[in-house]
Amino acid sequence: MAPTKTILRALAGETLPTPPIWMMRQAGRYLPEYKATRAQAGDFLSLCYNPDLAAEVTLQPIRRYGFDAAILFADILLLPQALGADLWFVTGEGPRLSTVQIQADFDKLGPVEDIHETLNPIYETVRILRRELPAETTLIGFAGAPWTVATYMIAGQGTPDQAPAHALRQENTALFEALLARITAGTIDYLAAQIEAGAEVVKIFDSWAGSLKGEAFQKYALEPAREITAALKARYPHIPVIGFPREAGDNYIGFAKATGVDCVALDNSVSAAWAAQHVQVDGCVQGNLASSHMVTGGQALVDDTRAIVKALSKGPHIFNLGHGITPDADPDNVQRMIDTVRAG
Ligand code: 1CP
Repeated sequence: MAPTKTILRALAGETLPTPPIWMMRQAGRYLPEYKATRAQAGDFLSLCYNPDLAAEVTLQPIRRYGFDAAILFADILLLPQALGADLWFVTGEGPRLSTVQIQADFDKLGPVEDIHETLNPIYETVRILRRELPAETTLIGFAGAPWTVATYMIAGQGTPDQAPAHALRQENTALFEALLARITAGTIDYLAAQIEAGAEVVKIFDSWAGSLKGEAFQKYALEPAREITAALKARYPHIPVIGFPREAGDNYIGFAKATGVDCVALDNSVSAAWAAQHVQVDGCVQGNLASSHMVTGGQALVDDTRAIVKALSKGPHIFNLGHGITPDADPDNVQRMIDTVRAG
């Protein structure tokens, strides 16, 4: 049966008169209602593992703006925690994890089969959302890509250049590849469980793909995305997959064909015209408005939004930002972006 929800139609390759729209990090600190619910939960991880409150913050941007898709409220770092890493968040700084740098660290991780013990509340959030979302809203599940997740597990925190992960991949390739394989297997099971619970689309966030060059990109960004997509498609052929190899540059070309993903999410370092010519030829694209417009607003926001819609109007397109909205964004600018897209 052909899909009726706009996001699913675009993902199936249909060119719609108005692109459907959602926004990376649409549930987040720029919204006063998010901050209130987060305060109620206590801290960020307690919010992720509380199905009622996690569903509530997922629904907040749907109620406020009527986005065409909701994205499950969770985090890419829950999988490392489920694999046995320690995880905590330092206020004002970000995530911290126990590190995997030598074989003994790797040996302390648990088997993939055990991840669901930790992740069961996330699947419950998905089930609540499928009951509570409006009939026209698509539910997107997600996970981090193995390389991006590995960069946090190796360094124990976010890093500007992913240097510790690059060092490990060069100095102890066997350990690095064993870690990537463990994360890849865990990601397949995690996304499959989200689909079983009701996720209608899954997205693989490779936020740090851009720091892999040449052959390393093929081996550690493209190949894991292909493996995860193939495993999911074998079990769930009708569930679309969105790939996001952020800052991949020329490696965006051919990425959908090589991995089997149904849609490629674009950051804002590539132009929409270039993406129309080189990426959209293979199917649906998503993106690529600079998230800084959500802070600065004004005519530039309207002009860039219109330009992206126009440049990508001849093929399947889902409107989105090129990266997540930031906490200093103005909620009124989000409304302006949506109004501009929907006015055509
Ligand atoms: O204080 C808070 O409320 C925590 C801020 C926050 C939020 C709202 C974090 C910590 N994670 C999230 C939710 C989240 N993270 C979602 C779900 C909701 C949505 O999109 O609306 C998603 C999809 C993510 C994905 C995520 N987490 C990525 C990939 C996408 C991207 O932005 O590049 C990454 C790299 C993370 C790690 C992470 N989690 C949180 C922070 C601050 C970070 C970045 C850490 C760093 O590199 O310094």
